[in-house]
Amino acid sequence: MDKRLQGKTILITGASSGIGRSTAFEFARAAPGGVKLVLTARRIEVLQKVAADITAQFPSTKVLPVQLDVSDPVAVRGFVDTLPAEYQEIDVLVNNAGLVRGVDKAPAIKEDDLNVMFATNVHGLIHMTQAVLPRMLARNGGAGAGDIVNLGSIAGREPYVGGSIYCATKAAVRSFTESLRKELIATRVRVISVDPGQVETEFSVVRFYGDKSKADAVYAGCDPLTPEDVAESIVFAVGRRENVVVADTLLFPNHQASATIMHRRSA
Ligand code: NDP
Ligand code: 8X3
Repeated sequence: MDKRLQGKTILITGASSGIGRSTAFEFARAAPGGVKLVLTARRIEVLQKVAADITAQFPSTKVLPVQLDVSDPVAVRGFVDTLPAEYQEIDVLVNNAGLVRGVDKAPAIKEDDLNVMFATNVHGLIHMTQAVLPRMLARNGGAGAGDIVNLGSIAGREPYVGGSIYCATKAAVRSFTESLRKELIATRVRVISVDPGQVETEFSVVRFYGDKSKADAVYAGCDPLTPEDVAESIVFAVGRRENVVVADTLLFPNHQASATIMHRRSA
């Protein structure tokens, strides 16, 4: 695994928190000093702290924190060209940035929540892919090389009450990902889908607009996945032999069997 990851430049969106942050650490751990990490998110101070923490633990790993709002198509379009030359050849794109807002049902869904979720989870992921893909396709005399890892969700496979918009965004991610894999079949670019169930991160705090007690209630009596669990799966998939594509992964914590079937310990 260490050898397969050596020399790779890895761009992770949404690396300031949760799964993205853990994935950055996991790549650094899997190939100490062997990878270059480009970490992006909106909160640059948080990102800088993540980068400093990785460098403290893995001093020979190069880490570049860069502010990027994936929902801004203009910023995304020119993004790769703004990077220092040594970071421009992205080998692995982890399309992780994403969010959920609210649990409203139609006709009470807030227009802003609808727009932000689609702009981030769907448009952002597609714009990032289009920004990075041309250089991946140009490698190996046009045969291409590189990995695109898209974070879907159980929510994209099984829509649930109070999640119509978030679920629709993740279903769109699933559909885009599958089309992309088929469209790239004649190339050596791998398209990898990772769909987690319940993971305890800032996700639910964001869903409830910062209300931590409501977020905590989501995980009451449960033993959710950690962001490290998901990060390990992402790095495992990228670390396979070049001819192996871990196309589709569904990850549940042990108490979860579907988007809504969860066993909770009684208090
Ligand atoms: P977190 O809230 O902990 O992390 C989300 C990350 O996305 C943050 O780093 C945030 O950074 C970033 N982000 C949000 N909006 C934007 C934007 N417009 N531009 C750039 N970055 C942005 O949640 P998770 O780690 O749980 O979520 C990561 C991914 O995993 C998401 O796609 C989510 O849908 C998916 N997922 C999560 C599950 C869960 O139960 N937690 C389950 C299944 C999938 P910043 O605010 O600094 O911009
Ligand atoms: C996050 C999982 O079920 O909370 O994607 O929507 S869920």
